[in-house]
Amino acid sequence: MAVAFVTGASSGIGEAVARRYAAAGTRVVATARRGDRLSGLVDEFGEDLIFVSVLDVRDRVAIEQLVASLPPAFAEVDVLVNNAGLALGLEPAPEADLDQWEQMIETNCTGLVYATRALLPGMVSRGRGHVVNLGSIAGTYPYPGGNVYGATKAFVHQFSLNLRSDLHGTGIRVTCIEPGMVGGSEFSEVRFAGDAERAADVYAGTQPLTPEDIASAVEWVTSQPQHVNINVVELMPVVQSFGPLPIDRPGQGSGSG
Ligand code: NDP
Ligand code: 8X3
Repeated sequence: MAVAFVTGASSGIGEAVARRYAAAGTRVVATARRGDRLSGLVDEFGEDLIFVSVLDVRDRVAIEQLVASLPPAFAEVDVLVNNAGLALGLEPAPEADLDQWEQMIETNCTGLVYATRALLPGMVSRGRGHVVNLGSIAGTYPYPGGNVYGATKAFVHQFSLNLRSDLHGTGIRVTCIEPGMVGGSEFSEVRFAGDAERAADVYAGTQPLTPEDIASAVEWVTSQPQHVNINVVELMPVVQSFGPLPIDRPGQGSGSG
């Protein structure tokens, strides 16, 4: 039976991924900072399928200790889903909060690197494994206020491709999943510091992607035949597309073209 290790499994995409794997009979190591939010997975699927661990991905020692002490049934991780991540704020760079920038870098980049580095040696020694990283369209397409969040996701994209280079010949697969707007998660509430009304406005009148859509993509890439590596999956809701490039015309206001 396969084992998946999911970071940020307490809500949104990570929870949907954990539920989808468990429903298919895959054992899941479900991690996040909020342990109370993880216990529902055990209630639903049982301790044979779900192993819960409170984990802050920014804590390098904690990740290393967890990986070294997983119960035997969960110890041979086949799939690492590096999902834990967040956007904080939407202020333009000169006004942005440096603490928020640091937290995004430490979570989205450093934490992802810690989890990857802790689990890769086992995968390589077993000759099988798959690292699935949650990037974002924000790593490819800039937007005002995306500054450090988008940059962290560009890191995730390039780290994924570079991992493929390093893992050449090992049989280990790597995929970067890059969604556009996903509703039904806590992403915007976190970004806007708990302002539920502002968060709801992001999705008002639209049909965004859902966490289940992304879980479906994760399951799809990891269920391909062993000789197939899906490098990158970029997906958006139909209601979302590309913006024009703004041209500043001093004295005339801003326009596009
Ligand atoms: P949520 O806020 O619902 O989920 C984020 C998860 O990350 C939570 O489970 C949270 O758990 C966890 N997390 C945050 N910080 C840490 C930390 N330091 N250590 C461990 N876990 C942490 O948002 P989404 O489900 O939408 O986001 C999941 C991923 O998908 C993120 O990487 C996000 O950037 C990415 N993404 C989201 C999109 C969207 O539009 N929603 C689009 C593209 C990508 P806890 O607080 O319990 O620790
Ligand atoms: C989340 C998508 O467009 O809000 O990664 O940055 S976006």
